[in-house]
Amino acid sequence: MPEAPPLVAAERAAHPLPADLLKGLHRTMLRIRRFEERAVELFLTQELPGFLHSYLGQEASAAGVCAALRRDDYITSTHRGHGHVIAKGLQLDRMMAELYGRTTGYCKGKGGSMHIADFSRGILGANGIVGGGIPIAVGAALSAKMRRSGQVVATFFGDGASSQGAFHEAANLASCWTLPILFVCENNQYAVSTHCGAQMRIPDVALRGASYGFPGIKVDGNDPVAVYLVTSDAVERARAGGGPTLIETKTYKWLGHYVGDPGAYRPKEEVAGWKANDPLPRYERYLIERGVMGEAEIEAVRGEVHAEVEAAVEFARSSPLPRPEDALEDFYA
Ligand SMILES: Cc1ncc(C[n+]2csc(CCOP(=O)(O)OP(=O)(O)O)c2C)c(N)n1
Ligand SMILES: [Mg+2]
Repeated sequence: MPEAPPLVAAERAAHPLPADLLKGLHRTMLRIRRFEERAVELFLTQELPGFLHSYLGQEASAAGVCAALRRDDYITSTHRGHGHVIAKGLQLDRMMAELYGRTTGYCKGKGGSMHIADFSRGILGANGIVGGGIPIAVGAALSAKMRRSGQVVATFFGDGASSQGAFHEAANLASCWTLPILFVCENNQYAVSTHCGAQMRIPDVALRGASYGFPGIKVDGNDPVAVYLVTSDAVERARAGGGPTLIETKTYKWLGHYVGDPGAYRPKEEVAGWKANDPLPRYERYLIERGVMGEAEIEAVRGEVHAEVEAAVEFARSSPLPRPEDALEDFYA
């Protein structure tokens, strides 16, 4: 087995990251946070249709991974995918319109929260089938390799999905073909109400990389810089023909499985402990301590993001619903 990469903390001290990148991570996390908070409010007041799986609490994971990707790199996402696609560059107004089922949404309102795709940004789709995006990502990685395009693929999935057959078959094939792919397991501790300790007998999903002969790295998924550094290494390896990496980001879904989940299966102290480890204020302290941003600048970004989300809601509200006959278009046959 290849050795684990150097300690993230040491690497961070040795190579300070550019301020633009650090500020970009912050803005991305804030955009995800505010988008999700607003979507939850709108859902609970029954303005938003459908079903919501909130990404609140996991922002640093998507932000760190996607900051290490090129625009033309691919991702596949999950039922909990708003954060992934925002971090990969989607606009909040067309995202919100998609959640509202409006024609101005990324998928003309036909996909909704769980099926957002935009090929122009390398987003091959969120997926309601647990583990469903993983084999699709392997196919995209094979395509990138055959075309010698230099693209890499990051496939996001959960701790629960890591026990799906689809993950294991895809990981093995990607390894045998030395494909440019990152398996990004966001371990938010639960698959619906099942704690990860009850559905696997190993402490870390990262260990599963060893079964397929590629590195498996666990990282603090609430630290965007750590996630970014680990991902950058994996991207570099993949682009250089070194094959797959499994990255496990350890994090937590604040609201349980879906918005409205009473979450009786989670000890209150556990939820409180993770909320105290909120990735946003923690990262803001990091930025302030290092003199990257001051309180006033952070407050200004908050204001901008707040306004961006409100404008997105207004855009969605004022956009038309599809016509009944639109249901007969966009079929693949
Ligand atoms: C193939 C399949 N099996 C079961 C489900 C029902 N289901 C939806 S989400 C989920 C749990 C997924 O857990 P995890 O992969 O950890 O993702 P998380 O929800 O924690 O982000 C299940 C079982 C499904 N959508 N697809
Ligand atoms: Mg999970």
